[in-house]
Amino acid sequence: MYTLYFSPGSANLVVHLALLEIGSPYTLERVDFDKDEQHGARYLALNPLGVVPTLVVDGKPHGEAAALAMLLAERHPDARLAPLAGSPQRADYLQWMFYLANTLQPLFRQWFFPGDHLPEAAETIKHAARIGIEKCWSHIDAHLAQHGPHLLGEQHGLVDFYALMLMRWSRNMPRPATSWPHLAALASALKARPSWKRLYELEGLTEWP
Ligand SMILES: N[C@@H](CCC(=O)N[C@@H](CS)C(=O)NCC(=O)O)C(=O)O
Repeated sequence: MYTLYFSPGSANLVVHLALLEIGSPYTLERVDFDKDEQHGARYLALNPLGVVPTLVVDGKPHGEAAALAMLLAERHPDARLAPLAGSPQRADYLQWMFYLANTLQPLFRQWFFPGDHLPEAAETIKHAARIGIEKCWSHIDAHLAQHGPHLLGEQHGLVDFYALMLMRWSRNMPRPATSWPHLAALASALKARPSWKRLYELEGLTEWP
């Protein structure tokens, strides 16, 4: 049994999708950002950084969306969300997971919160984040053109769900991810899955259905 602490549409989304795809029982706990609950003592005891997601696994809280999604894939190999250790696609899987987590996701933080560390440079930071994000989309789209339709080829999996979460975050940007044809096709295919509809119901999402 798992407990996922979430805020609608936030970095928990990939973890939530993984749980739905796996079909394992879990409970949801909403962290209300409007009430700043992520910085309250109760939540900080679970996640000292005050961010979502937190996933309680066997009674112990853990953070970091990419790590949590990978942990779930590992604990539930029957769901085939990730190539098994030692399999030929494992290196590609790890490479894409880390690219999304290390390169693309942090740029979104800069896009949404450009004044976090240096308020006087917020405009420049936001502009740079946009350029960086678009460069990533071009890179991923070019890969999909050659090796798609999914990031690892024929079989969809965790890396695609991770990319889907990040694509969703770009929906109101000047150039959303779906401006790139192969990313748009990937998003459409994944959104047709029952897990996406269920996720929207459970997190109360409406935009970018
Ligand atoms: N590296 C973390 C980042 C998590 C993160 O930044 N979450 C955001 C929502 S997408 C958050 O909780 N923000 C609340 C805040 O900063 O107060 C992860 O991937 O889990």
